[in-house]
Amino acid sequence: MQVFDFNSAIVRTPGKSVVHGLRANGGPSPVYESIVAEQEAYIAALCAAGVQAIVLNALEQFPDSIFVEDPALVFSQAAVLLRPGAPSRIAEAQELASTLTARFPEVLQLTEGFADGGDILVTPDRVLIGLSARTNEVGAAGLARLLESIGMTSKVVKVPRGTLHLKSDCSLVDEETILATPELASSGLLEGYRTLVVPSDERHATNALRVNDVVFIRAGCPRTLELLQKHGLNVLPLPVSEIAKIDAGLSCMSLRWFD
Ligand code: CIR
Repeated sequence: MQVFDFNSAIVRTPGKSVVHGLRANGGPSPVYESIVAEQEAYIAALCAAGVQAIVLNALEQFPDSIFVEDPALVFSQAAVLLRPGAPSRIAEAQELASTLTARFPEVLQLTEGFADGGDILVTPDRVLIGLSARTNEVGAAGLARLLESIGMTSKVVKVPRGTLHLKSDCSLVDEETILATPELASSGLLEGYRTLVVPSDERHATNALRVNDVVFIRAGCPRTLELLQKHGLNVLPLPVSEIAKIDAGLSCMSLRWFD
């Protein structure tokens, strides 16, 4: 079993309020219908890759709740309810509680500090937990203890300043290879992994998503596509330009596990 072997996923329908989703640097609002279309393409790609998607209802009171990756973390043996670091998102975790309790043998709960799922990169031998504006030291340490209790090793790393989440700048594309921005690749933080470095003008392509034998990448990044194909990977470009307006990418739209 590899860490990107999945047969199940949770996604959430966007509410109309998604157009008010958080964005760090301002900019135009996304168009609701276009976000719906991007999510439909994403769910179709998950299904084509062999994953059954559980689609949860929209939550209008939480504009960013389509990004289910941030309030929880899931593995085959257990799920963890996190504490997202944005005040408008912290209560999203409770909204997932009953769904996770119904599907996982054990549901753990982070009770202190803050941690966003976007800051957590699961690799074969350890879980990297990024410290960012959303994940603090207390949250990271609490999460590391919870992971230890289910037999997982973790390592806390510092996300470069100005980066929303660890996974905004990197993603695991095979058992030992991480696709990363030039800054992250040269930071020393990914020591022990092979890195594939995206060209600076395609840095937004780093939030890729490996699902079974396919790697989803952001459409419109031809050099990253070529880089991954040359590495022998089967790559599927997907449109994410609308969700990108609210700082989101491919990993954040689902929680994935092998049931
Ligand atoms: C936020 O700022 O929380 C959302 N607008 C975007 C979350 C993206 N999440 C992720 O990459 N894991």
